[in-house]
Order: sequence, then C-alpha cells, then structure tokens
Amino acid sequence: MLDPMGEAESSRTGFIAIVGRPNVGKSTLLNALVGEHVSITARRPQTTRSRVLGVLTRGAAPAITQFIFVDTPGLQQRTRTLLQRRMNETVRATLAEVDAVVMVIDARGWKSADDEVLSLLPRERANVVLALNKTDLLPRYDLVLPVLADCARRYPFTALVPVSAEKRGQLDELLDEIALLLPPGQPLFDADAVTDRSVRFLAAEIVREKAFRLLGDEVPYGIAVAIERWQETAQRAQIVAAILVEREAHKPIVIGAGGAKLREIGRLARADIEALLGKRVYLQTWVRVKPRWSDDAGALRALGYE
Ligand SMILES: Nc1nc2c(ncn2[C@@H]2O[C@H](COP(=O)(O)OP(=O)(O)OP(=O)(O)O)[C@@H](O)[C@H]2O)c(=O)[nH]1
Ligand SMILES: [Mg+2]
Repeated sequence: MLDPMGEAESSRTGFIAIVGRPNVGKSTLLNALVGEHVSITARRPQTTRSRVLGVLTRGAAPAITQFIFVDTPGLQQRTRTLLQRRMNETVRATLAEVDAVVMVIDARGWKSADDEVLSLLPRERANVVLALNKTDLLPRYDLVLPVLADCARRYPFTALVPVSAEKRGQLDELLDEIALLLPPGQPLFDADAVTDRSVRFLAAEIVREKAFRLLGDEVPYGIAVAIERWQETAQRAQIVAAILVEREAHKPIVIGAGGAKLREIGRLARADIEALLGKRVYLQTWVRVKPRWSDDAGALRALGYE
C-alpha cells in the first residue's frame, strides 16, 4: 500500500547469517527454523560448502516479518584447499552483508574454535544473537546457566537463547529475538518460498548428504555430486547424478561390495527427491573420478559452491 505520510512501515524483512564452528548444528537449525530440509546435515563437520538461503515468512499483511537466513559453512581451521578457503571467504563476505547474525555454539560449553568465529563479528553493531544449541544433550537443563554467564562475558550479544534445533526447543523465542533486529521493509520472497536454490542443486545436495552419511570417514571430504541429466514431466523426473571422487581408490568405497553402498545412497536420495519434487523420480547414480575438483575454480562453480 502507498504510504504518502511516510509512516513507519509495519513489515520487516532482513538477512540473517547463521555462523559458527563446524558441526554445531547451523544447518539443522536453519532447516528447523524454515520448516523444510533446505540445507544438508550430517554427523561429521564440513558438511555445508556454500551459502544456502532459507526463507521464513511470519504474520500477514500489513505486518509481515520475513526472515532470510543465510546458512554458512562452518569456519574452517585448516585452509589447505581452494574449497576450504572459499568456505571461509563465504563466511566473512556474508557477515558484511547481513542485517543480523545468529552465532551458534554447542550449549555444553564454549570452545576455542568459537573464539575464531567471534573474532569475525562486528563489534560496533549490536546485531548478534547467540544460539546455544543441542540443549537436549545436557544431562540437566540448568547446566546451561553457567555457560550463558560465561558467553555473556565474551561478547555483547543482544540475546542469548538456549535452543534445540533437533527437538525444536525454544525456536520461537529465538525468532522473536531475531525479529527485533530486522529493518522495516517489504518481503523479498513469496510467503511460501523456502529457499533460493534450484531443485536441481537441492537434489544434488540430497545425494551428497546420503553419501556423506553412509560413507562415514571412509572418503574424507573428497566427494561432490554433479547432476548430469534432468528430464522432468508433470508426472515424473529422470535424473542422472554423478558422485565425484578425487581418487581412483575411493571409487570402490563409494560403490561398496556388489554395489550395495551406491544402491543404498540412491534409494535414500530418491525418496527425499520424490518428496522435494512431489512426483515419481527415477534416479541413476554412478561414480566418476575427478582429481582435485576441490582445487578447481571451474569445477566449484559448476557444482554450485560459489
Ligand atoms: N542432539 C542434537 N543434535 C543436533 C542438534 N542440532 C544438530 N544436531 C546434530 O549435529 C550434527 C551436525 O549438524 P549440522 O546441522 O550438519 O551442523 P553444521 O553446523 O551445519 O555443520 P557444518 O555445515 O559442517 O559446519 C548432526 O548430526 C545433527 O543431527 C540438536 O539440537 N540436538
Ligand atoms: Mg552445515
């Protein structure tokens, strides 16, 4: 609606970075906040490689609040490959652009790696909320209190909210705190949008998530997924996905005895992609050796990690 009197806008819209060291639950928190699986998660660190947007719209006109969350890769301690350096650059660039920041730590206590994340936060802007995640893992909830006191001394957070991304604990409280930091403005995305990423990228990430989870530490980080073919009709989709490994020796590990691993990756991924697309999916997966893809700028771009 026109606002000729220049009265205060009642809608708020803003970008919120989710930052933290690897494996504290940033992506799980993003998914829980937007209510959809837009960013992949796994028990091991270094799961998220690029920036992923998750959108949540609350309220109705004229008082809409649109949260545009930016999930970032966990801040890497080692920056050996181009991919790892890009991941850290992504975190820094994101922090400079957003309206608010949610820093995530493990509620069981502050770690030295959290200091490095803290050192990147803007001191002059009071726009950082601390989320103490995984409170469900505390033997007693009140054990979070000394951790809260400790964290409050470290940085002038505008709020400190204990949450459990996995059990959906205290997420509304966290959203209320974030909303206070968002500037007035009209929504940028449709009310039902949940991400800016293409379904093609999400499908590739789903395959990568299953591979990550099933392979454990057998193929350390040297894995990526490229969609080689995508044919879609109203009723079904035919997808060919290549799992890229850096070494010939990794190929049999991904394939597994008699193809069992690869079949299981495909089976789990297909179910999730069907849910994502809402139609029948025929998914073919295969393994290709692509040496040093994580150091190849062209490959990183093609894989959507930029
Ligand atoms: N018990 C419990 N586990 C959680 C919670 N949140 C996340 N996790 C688990 O923690 C692990 C890491 O979660 P991710 O969301 O992938 O962590 P991340 O911070 O995005 O990790 P990177 O992208 O590698 O930096 C997964 O096994 C999650 O299931 C929580 O609230 N409670
Ligand atoms: Mg992540």
